[in-house]
Amino acid sequence: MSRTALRICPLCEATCGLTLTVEGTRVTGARGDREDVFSKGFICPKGASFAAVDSDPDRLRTPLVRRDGELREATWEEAFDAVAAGLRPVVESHGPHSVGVVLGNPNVHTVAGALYPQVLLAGLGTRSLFTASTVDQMPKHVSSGLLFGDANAIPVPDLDHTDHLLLIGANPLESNGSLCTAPDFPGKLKALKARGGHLTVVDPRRTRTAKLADRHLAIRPGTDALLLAAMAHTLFTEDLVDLAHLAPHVRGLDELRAAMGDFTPEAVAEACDIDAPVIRALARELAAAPTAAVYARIGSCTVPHGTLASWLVDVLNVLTGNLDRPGGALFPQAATDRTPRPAGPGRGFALGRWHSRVRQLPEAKGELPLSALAEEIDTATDGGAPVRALIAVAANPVLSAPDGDRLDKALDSLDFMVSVDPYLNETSRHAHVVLPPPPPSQSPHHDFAFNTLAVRNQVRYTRPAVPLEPGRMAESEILARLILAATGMHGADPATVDTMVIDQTLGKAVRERHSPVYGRDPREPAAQLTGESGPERRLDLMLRLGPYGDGFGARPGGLTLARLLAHPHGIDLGPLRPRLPQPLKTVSGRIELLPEPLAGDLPRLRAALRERPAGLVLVGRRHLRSNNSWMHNVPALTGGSNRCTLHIHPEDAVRLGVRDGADVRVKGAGGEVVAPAEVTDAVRPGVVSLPHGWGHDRPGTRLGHAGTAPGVNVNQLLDGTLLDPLSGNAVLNGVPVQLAASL
Ligand SMILES: Nc1nc2c(c(=O)[nH]1)N[C@H]1C(S)=C(S)[C@@H](COP(=O)(O)OP(=O)(O)OC[C@H]3O[C@@H](n4cnc5c(=O)[nH]c(N)nc54)[C@H](O)[C@@H]3O)O[C@H]1N2
Ligand SMILES: Nc1nc2c(c(=O)[nH]1)N[C@H]1C(S)=C(S)[C@@H](COP(=O)(O)OP(=O)(O)OC[C@H]3O[C@@H](n4cnc5c(=O)[nH]c(N)nc54)[C@H](O)[C@@H]3O)O[C@H]1N2
Ligand code: SF4
Ligand SMILES: [Mo]
Repeated sequence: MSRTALRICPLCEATCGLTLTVEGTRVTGARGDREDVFSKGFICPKGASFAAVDSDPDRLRTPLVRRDGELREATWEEAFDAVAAGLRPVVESHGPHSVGVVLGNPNVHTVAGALYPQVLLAGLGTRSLFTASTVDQMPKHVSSGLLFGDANAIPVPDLDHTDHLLLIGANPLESNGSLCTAPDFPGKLKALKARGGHLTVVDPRRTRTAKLADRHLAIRPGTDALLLAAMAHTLFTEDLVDLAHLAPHVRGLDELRAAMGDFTPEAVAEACDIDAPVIRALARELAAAPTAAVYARIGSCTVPHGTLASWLVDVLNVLTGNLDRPGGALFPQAATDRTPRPAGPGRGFALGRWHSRVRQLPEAKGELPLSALAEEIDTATDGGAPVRALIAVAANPVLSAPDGDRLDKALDSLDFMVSVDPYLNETSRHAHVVLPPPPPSQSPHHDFAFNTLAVRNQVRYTRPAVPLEPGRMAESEILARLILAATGMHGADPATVDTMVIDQTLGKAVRERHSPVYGRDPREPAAQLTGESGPERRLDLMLRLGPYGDGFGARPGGLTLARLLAHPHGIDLGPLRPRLPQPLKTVSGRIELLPEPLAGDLPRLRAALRERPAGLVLVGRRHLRSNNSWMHNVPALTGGSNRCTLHIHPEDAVRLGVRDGADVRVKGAGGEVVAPAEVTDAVRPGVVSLPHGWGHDRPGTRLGHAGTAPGVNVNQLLDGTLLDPLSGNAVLNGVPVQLAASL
C-alpha cells in the first residue's frame, strides 16, 4: 500500500514543496506539490531524486566510536559517553576557546541546525567558531551590518515584479538561487522577460543564466566592485541619483559621491575588461527602469573585494530609489522573525571584537574565517591554547575550505573530534565519534533561514514523512544531547535544553514593551504552547511571538503552530512590502551609505584599478544535479555533464597545447591537481573553471559511488591566505593558477 506525504525539499535554497510517495516506511518517489502556496508544483532533478538521496545505502545508521584507532559501530549511549569524556577534559584544562565549532551549510536546511547550534555556542562560550559562511556570503552580512545595522537584513530582489534585473556572479539556472529564495527561479526570469523586463548578467562564464539574458558581460573575475563603483560614479556625474522615498532614511550621500570620484568608467574599464560606454549604459538603464534590482551572489562575494562589492550592490539599489519598494529590493518579513521593535536608533554592527590567535584575523558576526581553521589547530603561539577539540556539525571543510591536505593533517592531530554527519566522508573520517542524523524523510522541516530571504512572505511546516527507524535518533535530540555532553550536563534529559530556551525567551519577552506578552507572567504563555516535541514547541513560540503571530491571545486569529498544521501546503503571507525604517538598527537609525570600515577599504580598491592578472585565473561553477560536496554518492545525480573537468577557452587551449579530454596539471599557491580538460568557449579567455566539492579519493571514507569518479579537490589550489579583509571570507574565484599538460 502506498501513500503520499508532504515534505519541503531541503536540497537547495528554493525550498520547493514535494509530494513524496511512501511505501511502508520507505520513500520511493517525489513530485512537486502543486498546492504548495510558494512553489506551486515546481521541482528540479535534485528534488525529483529525493528518494535516492534519502535512501542512499551509505548513510550511517548507527553512531561510530573510535576504538583502537578504528571507527566502530556503537550505541547512542556509548557515543555520548565518549563525547563527554572527550570534550570536557579539553574545556577544563585549556579553556572554552580550545574547543572549535565548525558549522556547515546543511544547518540552514534543517530544523535542528536552526535551533541548537546557538545554544551550543552560548553554553560552551567558545570564540573558535568557523562556518561555511566565510567561504560564502559573509561579505553580504558585513555590508548589511554596516549599511543597515543588522547583518541579517539582506534585501532580496522582487523577482515577480521587477522591470529590470542586474544579476551578478550568480547562476540560478544551476543553483536555483541563493540569498534569494524563489522556487522556479528560471521560470521567474523567463516571466520577467515575457512582461517586457530586462535582464543583464555579469559572469566570466556564458552560463545557462547568461544565455537567457538581454545582455551578458563576461567580466574579468574579481573586478565587480570596480564595475559597481563606476556605475555609482556615473549616477552621480550624470545627475541620475534619485533617492525618492529613501531620502529621509539615508546618511552620507555627499561623502559617498566624493569617495566614488576616482572610479570613472574609463578608469575601471581595462581592469574589468568592459568598455566605458557599456558601463555608462548599465547605470543609465538601471536609473531609467520603472523599477529595478541589483542582485549579486557567490561570484561577487568570494573575491578579494567581496564586502565592497556586496555594499555597492545595495548602494546602487539606494541611489536609484529601488531599495524597499515593490519591484526593487526589499526586506522580507518571516513568520519566525522576532517581534518587530519600534523604528529608531539601534546598537549598530561591530567588527573585529576579537581576533584569531595565529594571524590576528578579525571576527565577523562572531565567526573566525574557515580559512584559518587549520592554522588555529596546528600552530602554537604565545597567545593562548590552540584548538584541541572540534565539534563539526554538517560540515565537510576538508573539501569545502582552502588547503584540505593541511586541514586533513590538522584534524588528525586533535585530542578529540565529533562529527554530526550522515556520512563517513573526507572530514568525518577524522572524528573520534560520528553521530548520524536520520535521513530527511524522517525529519521535520521548516525554513527558519530561507523564509527571511524569500521573494514572497509565506510559512510552511512539514512533519516527518515517515517515523524514525528503530535505532535512529532525531537530529534535534542528537544536538540537544551533544550540548549537554559538551557543557558538563551529560546524561540530563535532552528536553531540558528546549525548556531552558523557551523559559529564557519568554522571560525576556515579558520585559519588552513592544512584545505581545509584555508584563505577563511567562508561565502563562509557556503553558499555552503546543507541539509534539521540543522543536515543535519552540516553533510554536517563535510563530506566536512573531510578526504574524497570535501573541498568545493578544492578536486573535494570528499564527500558531496549530494553525500552520491545519494548512499542510503552507500559508501565503503576501508579496514583499516596504518596511523602512523599522529594519534599520544603525546607531543613527538611518542607512549609513559610507560606513567607516568600508571607506577604509577603498584605497585597496583604488589600487586594484591598476591590477591585471599576469596569467590564467580560476573560477568555480555549479551543476544543477550537485550540491557542494555531499551529493556525489547518488548515482542518479552524477555522470553526464556533471563531471569534475577543467573548462578552458579554445584560444587558451591552443596557446597552451591543451587538448579536449586530455589531463591537465593545474597549479596554485596551495598545491596542484590533475583534471581532464573540457575545451569550451563558455568561459572567457584568461579564465579556467573547476567545480568544487570533488576529490573523493581519500582513504577511510564510506562513499561507495562517489569513489568511482572521485574528481579533484579544487580547494587544494588555495593556501588559505587570500581573504577579503573585512569579512574574512575566502577568495575562491579569480585565483591565479598555472597549467601544464600532464604526463
Ligand atoms: N572552491 C569553492 N569552494 C567552495 C564553494 C565554491 O563555490 N567554490 N562554495 C562554498 C559554499 S557556498 C559553501 S555553502 C560551502 C559548503 O561547505 P560545507 O558545509 O562544509 O559542505 P557541504 O558539502 O555543504 O556538506 C556539509 C556536510 O553536511 C552533511 N550533511 C548533509 N545533510 C545533513 C543533515 O541533514 N544533517 C547533518 N548534520 N549533516 C548533513 C554532509 O554529509 C557533509 O558532510 O562550500 C564552499 N566551498
Ligand atoms: N545545483 C547546485 N545548487 C546549489 C549548490 C550546488 O552546489 N549545486 N550550492 C548551493 C549553495 S551552498 C550556494 S551558496 C548557492 C550559490 O548560488 P550561485 O551564487 O548562483 O552559485 P554559482 O552557480 O556558483 O554561480 C556563481 C557564478 O559566479 C561566476 N563568477 C565567478 N567569479 C566571478 C566574478 O569574479 N565576478 C562575477 N560577476 N561572476 C563570477 C561563476 O562563473 C558562476 O557562474 O547555490 C546553492 N545551490
Ligand atoms: S529547486 Fe532546490 S528545493 Fe526545489 S526541488 Fe530542486 S533541490 Fe529541491
Ligand atoms: Mo553556500
